[in-house]
Amino acid sequence: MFASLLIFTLTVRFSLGQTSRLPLVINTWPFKNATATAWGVLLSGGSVLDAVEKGCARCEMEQCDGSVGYGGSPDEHGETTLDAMIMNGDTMDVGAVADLRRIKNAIGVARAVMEHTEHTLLVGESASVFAENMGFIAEDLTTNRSLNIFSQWLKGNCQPNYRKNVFPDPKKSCGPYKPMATMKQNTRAQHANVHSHDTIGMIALDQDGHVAAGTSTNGLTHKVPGRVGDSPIVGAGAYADSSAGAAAATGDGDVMMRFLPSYLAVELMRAGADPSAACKTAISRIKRHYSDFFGAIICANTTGHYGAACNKAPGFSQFHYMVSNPKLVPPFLETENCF
Ligand code: SD4
Repeated sequence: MFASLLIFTLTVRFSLGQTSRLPLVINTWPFKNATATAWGVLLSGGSVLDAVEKGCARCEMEQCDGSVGYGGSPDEHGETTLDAMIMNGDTMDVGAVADLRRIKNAIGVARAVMEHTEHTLLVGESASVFAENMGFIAEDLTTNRSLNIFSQWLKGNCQPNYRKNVFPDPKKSCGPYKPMATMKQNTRAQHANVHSHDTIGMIALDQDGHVAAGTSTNGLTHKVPGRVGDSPIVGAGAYADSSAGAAAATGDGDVMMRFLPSYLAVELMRAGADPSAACKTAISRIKRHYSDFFGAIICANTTGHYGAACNKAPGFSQFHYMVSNPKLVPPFLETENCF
């Protein structure tokens, strides 16, 4: 009698604990309209994929932080190009686009890649043609703001600059550049920073255990044309597995993608790590090689527990992210101290 009462009590407490944390929407940076949009989708019966897609699309339309979506992060030619990904944690299906030109709704195109092709990632001009064929509207992604950023950069001798081991000296002059015969071992300049954070990474979980994750970004300002960041790379920008959890990253994608931090964090949660610990280990792994890299990651496990971690770097000591769950409606701003 006592034993069955105990089991009953534990069951009720466990399920109450669980339901009070689910559903969950969590995303990088204080992009609260995106969180609210995704939350609204879940509450109105939409799927976790719909939530992630619509939440990130909201950021694309609002140019969150002046930088997700069109009109931000012009490359060396002044063009804005977009990277995005969406992942279904039930089926492990992924759709992604990289270096997407002329289409504003990058995560929508990523979802179309997932749903209308057998592929995972489409890139560049061909991805844009695919998008147009799927009914997306092609338009110029340039705005006065991006034109202005670009012209200031040209006026300032193309500084800052991502090139190295070329001549003329990319730290002083614009291109065109030619490779230098001798390589200098230079330390990586800190280009990506808290003032140029560009990525929404979002995770959504519902009460039935479905998990999805997605990203959308216009990458890094003054990037070399053709550059693709971590955001559309599975396991780097985001990862979702409904049997373990999900993670999404933001920051210096050129460095971060070398470590697949989102994949690592999800695998750590699968092995029993709590989300904060999983996030911290994923950041530590990168820190070991690039001590002052700029980056952060959010993690959530299948019970709706979540956490984040960020690397303390010059000008970056706190990372802000948004959460909505049944206790935190409307979206709640979380702050993580970097380590
Ligand atoms: C990229 N990870 O393209 C993105 C940019 C970003 O905070 O997240 N900045 O590298």
